[in-house]
Amino acid sequence: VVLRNELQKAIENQDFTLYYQPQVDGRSGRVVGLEALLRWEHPSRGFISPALFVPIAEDTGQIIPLSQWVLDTACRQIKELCEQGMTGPSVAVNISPVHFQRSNFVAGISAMLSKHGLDAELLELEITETVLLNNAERAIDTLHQLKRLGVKIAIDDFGTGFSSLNYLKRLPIDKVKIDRTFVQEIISDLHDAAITQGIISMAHHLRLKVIAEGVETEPQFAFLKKSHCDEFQGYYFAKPMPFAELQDFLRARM
Ligand code: G
Ligand code: G
Ligand code: MN
Ligand code: NA
Repeated sequence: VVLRNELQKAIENQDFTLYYQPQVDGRSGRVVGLEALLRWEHPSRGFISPALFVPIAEDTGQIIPLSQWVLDTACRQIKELCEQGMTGPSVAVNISPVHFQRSNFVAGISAMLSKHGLDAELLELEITETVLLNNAERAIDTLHQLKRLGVKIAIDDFGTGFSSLNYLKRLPIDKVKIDRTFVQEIISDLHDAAITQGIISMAHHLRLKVIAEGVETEPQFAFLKKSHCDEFQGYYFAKPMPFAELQDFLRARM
């Protein structure tokens, strides 16, 4: 309850900020994407992880204004990068299933793109398999509507959910993100290595791109690259950083 009230205050005061973590293409080495990661800087408690406050915001409905703020900020800042000549990277935004399942979700995304004059393909939505849980048919219909808008869809935390692989062939998605729990042990655990290679191979047969998250070491990167993973994200390349720092980072690389 305490956190809920403080969350309300934080939404009103906009005590949030977006960090961005680069996503790197394995072949060209270029930054092709940026994952937007929400940070709450609490006046006395310091940074509070979204893993802590997003579930509360989902229960109270506060996730809706919060998500609007995230989408608005991410679209504005990626547009700013474009205007500064740093064209190329798209922005990936984490979408709560609670938000995704709202009836006006697609209209909201469309309005946000118009508001900022942003090309739809520069926006990627990261959803998890849990969006399929309540009403899979409806979720698939929503995904088709988003596809028609032109935004990209990635399945986050892939391999950790409960949904049937049967859905995968029916989902109009672009990319799967291999969960970092698999990446963590790919060098030391033969099972994780096998699962990871299986995901990559299956995704490629379905014409999906694969990004590995949580890549922390050179051996992990080398193994994933050898396994034909397309894109990489993790501390080995860059940590999530504030927008100003991101601009410096991109300038230095372009
Ligand atoms: O960046 P970090 O590791 O602290 O993120 C922790 C969790 O919070 C991750 O599961 C991430 O997907 C989630 N998260 C980060 N930013 C957002 C956001 O803007 N919206 C939602 N719904 N979840 C987010
Ligand atoms: O659930 P989601 O994939 O959105 O969560 C992304 C989270 O992973 C972010 O909170 C981010 O801070 C964290 N993260 C990003 N790169 C790494 C990494 O290399 N190692 C670890 N342990 N966490 C990472
Ligand atoms: Mn994510
Ligand atoms: Na993830």
